[in-house]
Amino acid sequence: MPELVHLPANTTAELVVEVLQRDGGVIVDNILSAQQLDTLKAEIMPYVDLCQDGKSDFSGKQTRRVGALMARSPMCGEMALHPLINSACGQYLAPFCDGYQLHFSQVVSIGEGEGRQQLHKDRSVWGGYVPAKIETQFSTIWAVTDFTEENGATQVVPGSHLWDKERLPKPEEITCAAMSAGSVFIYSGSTIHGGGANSTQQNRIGALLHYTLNWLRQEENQYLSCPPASAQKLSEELRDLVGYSRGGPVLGFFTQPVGPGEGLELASPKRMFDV
Ligand SMILES: O=C(O)CCC(=O)C(=O)O
Ligand SMILES: [Fe+2]
Repeated sequence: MPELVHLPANTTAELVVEVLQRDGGVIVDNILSAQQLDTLKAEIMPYVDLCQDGKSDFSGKQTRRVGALMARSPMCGEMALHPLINSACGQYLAPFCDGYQLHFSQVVSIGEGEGRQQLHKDRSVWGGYVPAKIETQFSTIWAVTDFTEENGATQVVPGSHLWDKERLPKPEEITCAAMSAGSVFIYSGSTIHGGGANSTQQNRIGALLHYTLNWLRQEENQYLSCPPASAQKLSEELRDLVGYSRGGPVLGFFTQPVGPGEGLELASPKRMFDV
């Protein structure tokens, strides 16, 4: 079985990118402190506890999914802005864009008895229209609990980000992102992966924060999951990441829907928060 490379928390973004480009996935161990992990759990678990299980095989019928993490959890905001992650993300996606944005935020709690999720590439959300030579995503899964093969650690096919579209993995080409709570698995939008099966009695909980090119549509509609009243409370840096900023010179401009001669025309979303 192929293995994923584990790097220490004091690694460099350059090394993260080097391994990611080669293997399509890499783990950074113990990137969160015990205190940060406690804060994260305190912020997200009330939502997980009261959330319903998924309704489809792909979502997982013993799996709970909670989104809108930028509006709901300051710790998730801190994780989304983590300097190592952002430096690596910026370098990884730089050949394809002049900026990146948050694409998806979701806690995934895989419960007892859940089966393996169908293997997939996350870039399929754009329906296969983005040419393979364009890398669409830099994705992270933060381990809130330990991730083990038994409790549903993400299944991963190292190297599959470089495969032809048609190639399917053989069982011996699939490994899993086993890691301790507080570690993060980083992977590409082109890497074949999927949630694992949970044969234990404990939930496997991960926080998924994905980033995409600033010119592609975000999977989670950030302007609805984190509307202006919520974004107002975030730092300017986090608001920019969520999408309240221009992508290049024009993408994402807005006009205030007010009377003739009133309000802003062709404004950067940053202007929303000027007053
Ligand atoms: O939770 C996981 O381990 C991965 C889930 C996943 O890949 C997905 O839902 O797209
Ligand atoms: Fe996925």
